[in-house]
Amino acid sequence: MITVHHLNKSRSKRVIWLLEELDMPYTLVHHQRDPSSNLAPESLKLIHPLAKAPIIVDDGITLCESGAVMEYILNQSDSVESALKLRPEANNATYYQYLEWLHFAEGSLALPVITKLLMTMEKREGTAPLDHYIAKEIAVDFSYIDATLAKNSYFAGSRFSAADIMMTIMLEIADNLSLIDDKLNIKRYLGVMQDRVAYQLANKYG
Ligand SMILES: N[C@@H](CCC(=O)N[C@@H](CS)C(=O)NCC(=O)O)C(=O)O
Repeated sequence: MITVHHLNKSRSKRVIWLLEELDMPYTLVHHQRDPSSNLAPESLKLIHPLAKAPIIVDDGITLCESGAVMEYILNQSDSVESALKLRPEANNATYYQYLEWLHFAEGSLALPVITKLLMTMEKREGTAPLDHYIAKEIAVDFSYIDATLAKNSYFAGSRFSAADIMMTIMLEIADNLSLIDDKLNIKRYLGVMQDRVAYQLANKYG
C-alpha cells in the first residue's frame, strides 16, 4: 500500500486528493512544519534527502516531486478504466493538453506564485528586477489561465483530470494573495474544484 508523507499546508494535498478520487487505499504519515522557519521538519529528511513534500513510499520505491508522484499513482491504479478517468488516453490532442497543464503547474506557475507568496510574507515589494519579472509572469500566466477556463470547463478540456489537481493548489495560493480577484473564470473554476468530495477529504488534513 502507498504511504503518503504529508506536510501540513503543502502540495501533498494533491496526492491525497488524487488517491481519494481514485478510491485507492493509502497510509498517511503526518509531518508538521517548523513553526519559526516554516520549513519541513527533520522527520521528512529521514524519508528523502530533499525533505520536500509530497513524498510517497511504495513497494521499495521512494518518490518525490508531485507531478511524478501523480503519474506513479495513475500507473498503479487498479484498472486502465480507473486511470483513464483522470488521465486522457496517450497520444491524442487532449492528452497533450493534459500534459502541458500538468507540467505548467510546477514548471512555470509555481515560481512566480511562490516567490510572490514569500515576498508578501517578507513585506518585500519594490522596483527591483525580481519584482518586475514576477509581476510580468503573474499578468501573463493568469490571463492565459483565465482565457483557457473561459473556453474549457477543465484544464484538459471537458473532463476533470489530474492536471486540475496539479493546478488547483497554485490557484488557491494565488487567490489567497488576491492575485486573481478580477479573473472570474478562475474564481468560478476554483469553486467547482473545492466542491468535489475527494478535494474536501484531502483538505481536512490541512
Ligand atoms: N516541485 C516540488 C516542490 C516541493 C516543495 O517545495 N514542497 C514544499 C511544500 S509545498 C516543501 O516541502 N517545503 C518545505 C521545505 O522546503 O522545507 C513538487 O511539486 O513536489
